[in-house]
Amino acid sequence: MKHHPVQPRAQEQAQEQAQEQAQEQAQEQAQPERRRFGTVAIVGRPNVGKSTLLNSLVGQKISITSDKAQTTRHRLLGVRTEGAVQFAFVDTPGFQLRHARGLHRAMNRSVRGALADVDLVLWVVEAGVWGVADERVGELLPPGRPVILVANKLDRIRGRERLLPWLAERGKDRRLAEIVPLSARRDADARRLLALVAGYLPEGPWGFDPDALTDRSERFLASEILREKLFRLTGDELPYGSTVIIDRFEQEGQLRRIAASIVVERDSHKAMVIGSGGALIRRIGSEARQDMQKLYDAPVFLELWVKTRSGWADDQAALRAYGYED
Ligand SMILES: Nc1nc2c(ncn2[C@@H]2O[C@H](COP(=O)(O)OP(=O)(O)OP(=O)(O)O)[C@@H](O)[C@H]2O)c(=O)[nH]1
Ligand SMILES: [Mg+2]
Repeated sequence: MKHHPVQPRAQEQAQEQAQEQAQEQAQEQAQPERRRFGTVAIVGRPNVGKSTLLNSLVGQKISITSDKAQTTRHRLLGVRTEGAVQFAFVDTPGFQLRHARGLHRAMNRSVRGALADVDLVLWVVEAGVWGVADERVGELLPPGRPVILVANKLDRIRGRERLLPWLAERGKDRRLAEIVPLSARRDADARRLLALVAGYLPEGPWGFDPDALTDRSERFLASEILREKLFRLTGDELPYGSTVIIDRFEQEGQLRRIAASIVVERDSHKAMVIGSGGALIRRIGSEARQDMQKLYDAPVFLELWVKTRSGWADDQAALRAYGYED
């Protein structure tokens, strides 16, 4: 038996404590960093760059963007896993001031729903701009939840010192944890914001597979990509009372075989979408197919139709059928 010299009690305790500490330290070094997971809602008035920011933060284009207000009509989840941290970003439709149409109401409900139960809110505004529409978004912020004000489109500001009075004014807002001026289009800016956001996420198990990108189906993303091309290529004449329906989505091996309809409100819009000699619809189809192939990393065969269905934007039954009711 090994002989232990008798030690005074205090000394014994101190030694035990030191041993325990050393063990803990060794264990921490051997263990991977503790996992973090959290949900981050991206909100703001229409057209401030919420979807552009989501895509930059996720590192892949999953949310459609355009220079027209009200491009995003559905809540969309974008997941990014970086080291020990998993981020679940939620893109939302731009919050509408007017409630006149059923579609607006459904979109606003979607924003409110996304704000329940989040760990952090990214409130996107345009740097140097503040209006009643931004104020209204501010009224939706959930109390007690941290909010980062993202002042986007910084590249548009000539002479950064011009932004200082605006920043000083925003700085008075007690609801804000931080203010981050940036350009959502710049990868370096998105990475900086990502690191900042990580600090707000609680420790805990991840909510998704490490390679998850979104909770939406390929079928849904196909209709969104088509809607983006429709928005971007039809100019200002086409009102938002038009939508895309995926009639068929089949997979044969790697090939995705997709049939889709563009539904417009009037015959005059139908002619516009088809374009002279079918030039526009062909371009919509071709650009959409390229984006789909990139996103699925697979070949796509796409068939496109244009149909008229007047008054759908006010029709509750039709809204449900087309999936605007969450
Ligand atoms: N100059 C500049 N333009 C940007 C920036 N970020 C976004 N945009 C542009 O702003 C427009 C709107 O961007 P979106 O991301 O679609 O805006 P959104 O807030 O999602 O819009 P809704 O979904 O309609 O509410 C697009 O034309 C973008 O290319 C930026 O950092 N700088
Ligand atoms: Mg959007």
